[in-house]
Amino acid sequence: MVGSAILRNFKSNGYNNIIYRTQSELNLVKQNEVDKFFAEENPSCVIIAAAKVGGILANNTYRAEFIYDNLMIEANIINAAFNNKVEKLIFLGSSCIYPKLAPQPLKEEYLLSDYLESTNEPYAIAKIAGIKLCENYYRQYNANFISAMPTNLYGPFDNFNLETSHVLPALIRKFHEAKIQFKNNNVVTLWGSGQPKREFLYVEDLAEAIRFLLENIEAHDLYESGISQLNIGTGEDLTINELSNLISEIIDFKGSIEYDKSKPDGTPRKLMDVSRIHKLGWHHSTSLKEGIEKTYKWYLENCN
Ligand code: GFB
Repeated sequence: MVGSAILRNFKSNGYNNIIYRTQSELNLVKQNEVDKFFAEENPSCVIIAAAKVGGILANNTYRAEFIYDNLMIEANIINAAFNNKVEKLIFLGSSCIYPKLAPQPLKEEYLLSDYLESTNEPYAIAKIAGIKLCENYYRQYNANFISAMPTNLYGPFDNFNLETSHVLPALIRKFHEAKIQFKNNNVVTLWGSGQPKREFLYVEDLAEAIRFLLENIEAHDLYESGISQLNIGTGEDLTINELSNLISEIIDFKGSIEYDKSKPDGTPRKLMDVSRIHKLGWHHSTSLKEGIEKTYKWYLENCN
């Protein structure tokens, strides 16, 4: 989802020298494959959008793969980028790097100030290691490597598998299927209590932010201002219950909702403080309603 949105954005903004590989073409977990790729292609800039990702249940179930695959992917790429004299690198993480009970909104400075939320601790530890790889290749070798932390993302090419997806695509699918198959005469079951709050960013806005960072922000700007990573989000959040009301309205689902409290809630809230990236000059442009409408249209055209 993220890689394809970045590709569309860069192509439509005049970049015509983009090198990319799908997962089946290049296994980023294998150091020898990554080293070979860098030696052959010799890229000047690198964006690490690849990662093993998933929703709360996938994070909690595939804990070993979430830490191992993500550590290997980022360590292989960042080290190969350094060895091949890459001029600029952007590493993408997630808002789950911040402590479970950090004050809200989450300022960049709160990194490593307290313990993490347990369902996504393996993923968060791997992403924090990636941030620290970038920062310390800068501190030791002056490498122009930076990290950006998007909030929860959604949009075209999202994962709509109910076992492994994030909440927003899961709700689109659940409400849509309930409306079509059961003619709205159905109960949709959501996970947890419905009370946790989440912030959502449309993936095409993230792609615009990445291009903004590539063109305007250097490692020096980030690390010398006393932070290790830059937040990317909307600065607005809502409860899962409010999200489900919004999605059911857009889909025109008229049945009822119940909550399966045996499923985890995860972090109570993770609202990004986006004042730094706003000051630098980037702001999101897609409202949550508009983004969900576009994603639902994409789902109808591609997943039905
Ligand atoms: O999006 P989500 O899976 O992950 O869940 P996180 C967000 C909230 O939605 C949780 C609730 O409180 C879920 O219990 N929820 C309700 C549902 N119904 C559903 C449903 O049908 N499916 C899903 N998936 N959730 C992930 C992290 O955390 O966020 C990752 O695990 C990453 O590491 C990612 O950081 C952005 O927001 O809790």
